Amino acid sequence: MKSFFFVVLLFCTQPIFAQELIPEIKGDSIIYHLTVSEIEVNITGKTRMAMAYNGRIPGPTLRFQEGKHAVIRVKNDLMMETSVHWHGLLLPNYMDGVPYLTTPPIKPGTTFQYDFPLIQSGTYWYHSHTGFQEQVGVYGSIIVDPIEQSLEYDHDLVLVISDWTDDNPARIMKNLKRHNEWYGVEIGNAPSLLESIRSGTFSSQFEMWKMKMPGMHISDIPYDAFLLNGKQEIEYPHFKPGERVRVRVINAGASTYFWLQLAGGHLNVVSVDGIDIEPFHTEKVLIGLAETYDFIVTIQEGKSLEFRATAQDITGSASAFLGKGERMMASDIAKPDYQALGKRMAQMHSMDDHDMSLKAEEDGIMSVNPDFDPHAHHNMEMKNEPMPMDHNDHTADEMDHHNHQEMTGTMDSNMEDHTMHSMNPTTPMNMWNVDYDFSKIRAKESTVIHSADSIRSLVFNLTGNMWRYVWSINGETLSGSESILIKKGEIVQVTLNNTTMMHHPMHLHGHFFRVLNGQGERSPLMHTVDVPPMSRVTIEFEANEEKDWLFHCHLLYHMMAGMTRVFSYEDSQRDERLAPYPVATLYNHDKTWFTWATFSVASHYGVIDLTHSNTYGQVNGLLEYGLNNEFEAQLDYERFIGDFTRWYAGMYTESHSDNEFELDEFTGVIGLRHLLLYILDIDFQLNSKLNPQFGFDSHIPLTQRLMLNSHGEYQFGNKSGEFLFNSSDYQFDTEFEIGLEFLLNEQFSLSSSIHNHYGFGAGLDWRF
Ligand SMILES: [Cu+2]
Repeated sequence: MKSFFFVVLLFCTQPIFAQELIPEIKGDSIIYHLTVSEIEVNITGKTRMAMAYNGRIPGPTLRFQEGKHAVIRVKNDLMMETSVHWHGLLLPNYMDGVPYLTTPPIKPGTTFQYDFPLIQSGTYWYHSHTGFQEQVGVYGSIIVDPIEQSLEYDHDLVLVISDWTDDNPARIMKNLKRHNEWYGVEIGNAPSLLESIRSGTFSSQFEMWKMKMPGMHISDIPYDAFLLNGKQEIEYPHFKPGERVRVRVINAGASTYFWLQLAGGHLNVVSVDGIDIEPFHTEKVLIGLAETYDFIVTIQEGKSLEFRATAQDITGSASAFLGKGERMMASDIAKPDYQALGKRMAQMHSMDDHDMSLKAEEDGIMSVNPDFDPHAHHNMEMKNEPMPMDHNDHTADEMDHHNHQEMTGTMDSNMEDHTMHSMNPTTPMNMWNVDYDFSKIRAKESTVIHSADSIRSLVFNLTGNMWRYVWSINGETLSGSESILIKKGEIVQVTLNNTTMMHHPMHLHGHFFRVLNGQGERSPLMHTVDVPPMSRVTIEFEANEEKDWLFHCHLLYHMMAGMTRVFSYEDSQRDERLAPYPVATLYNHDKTWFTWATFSVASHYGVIDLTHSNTYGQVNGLLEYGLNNEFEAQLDYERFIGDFTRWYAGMYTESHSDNEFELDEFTGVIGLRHLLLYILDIDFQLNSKLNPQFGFDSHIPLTQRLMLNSHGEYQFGNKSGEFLFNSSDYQFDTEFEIGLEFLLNEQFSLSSSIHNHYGFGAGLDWRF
């Protein structure tokens, strides 16, 4: 009978939108069928292959009811594996959909049945957790209706936001790894020396280069379109004046935060991450990746209200128009001033004593646990008795004090809140968020965890290397980490300390955590939290599960680059059904090799420069051939021994015009390279004849598209081929080149240079 009422609820009281799928109802089970397949799409005027659920982007809305049982049969019609993660839903570990960790991958041609009880209500979503599939369309929305409805409204409207690129995401990742500067030109955030001098921000630009960062970033990837329910613009004219629409917004983008706005006024926020909160009004909301926000919008007479999602870097937006009549537009958001942001960033960095990382020594963890080893992540915890909770809010000024207390373990009754995140409008930490006060989010009732036996406090420095595009936690990618052991019954408290200049939306599978945002006992519960640049957010959750759960940055390219950890419950066995699916497959993701090359043809010489690279090291091959018949080649393998330092070993050969293109024998080389500034890489080399060599490569963006490149090598040695120390005829051999390069597009540059061996010339560079 109950099912019957649910069906009535589905089909009568709520209008069915095109994207909603009609389920099969069997007893208490609500059954859906999803098929993942490749489809052709045309979003920007170019036909592209995408992947989709049931042939549409986004996939259909799956509507469930709290207290029932969800059954979803997912058929894989792709040529590759897939998976589905039910984002925000609390479910048995085996149903979580992280392939090789909790759930088997869905092999091509097979069907996997997910089934789990529905123990919550709200707005959620589902997406592939395999490779880059989420970027190409494999996501959809979930509504779970509550047993008892507490919000008053007339209609539901799901708006799934996403970012679209015509490019292949694996190619995008390669471009990020090789720091292809064209992306910065397209986004408008590429650094420019002349612009920084003109705007008086040269010192901060230089500070950024010292920090080994190119310049200020909000986003990494230029997108071709931003979409609401798969469209750049979409209309919902059938809503009647006076009707209240519950707009359920899901950020299903792969790497874009969005500003949300409604025409003519304020957003009435009623629910965040699926959970109803104390409603509040705000002019706009910054929605992080994978977050969901519900708003109640009242339709106006004779007006069509624009609901706009603008990419945080203001490179584009998507709009939905609600109601019928004259269009009312939301206001435009100003473009980011990257020079000013960079200046602010550099100031904050110098304020923070040049190192944002929370270190064991500084924070006193040593005094609690003398065996503490910052590299052994499983050991990076301290235990405390349950803390007495009180519910004072603290200003940012108190924060350092409290953080210190937390780390030294002298927990006092003020321990509850220590979030630096946007708490106080005067704190520099909210520079990116001035228009959106995250601390407004307040739970409807107390979320204090009472049942815990103990507290485990962890510090996760969110770390990254823009130069190599490696993203990590405490300096380690997933492949270099061990799982973090937690124990059922304890409170796990994690201080997320963002040392980077990018936002990281951190998502925990299988649990909701309290975000200690200054709301005391009514700290909101969330499944994904935004950690803004250079700021700290503390979350805590009750360890009430079993087995392994993923914790990661939901920015797809950060996750794939390694910003991921696994929480493992102690004394919990891996599911036997996972035996054929080794977890190493997941761990090894960030060890993927990327290969790229640059091929330059100029009137004076040609170069092939080849790189085969992963998180830990790379193979470099360089072949130079001058029209004067001089020839030079080097092949080496370099291994990273720090973020920016590499040792290398390889072979070198050259031939000079005086010996008529006769190859010298190959010489063994070993050396050390170090990125001194983002724009300057230095190289010390010793060859097998013990001839030392110093080299440098400098790459200065004069403007966003015009680069000043220089390269030099200075070698002590002799040409007779004898050991340096046996020889009396020391020579000082110099190679030097300086030139200009103008970026034409992602793949091509015009270049000209003067080289002390090859002379002057000009030509074309091709990156592939
Ligand atoms: Cu991230």
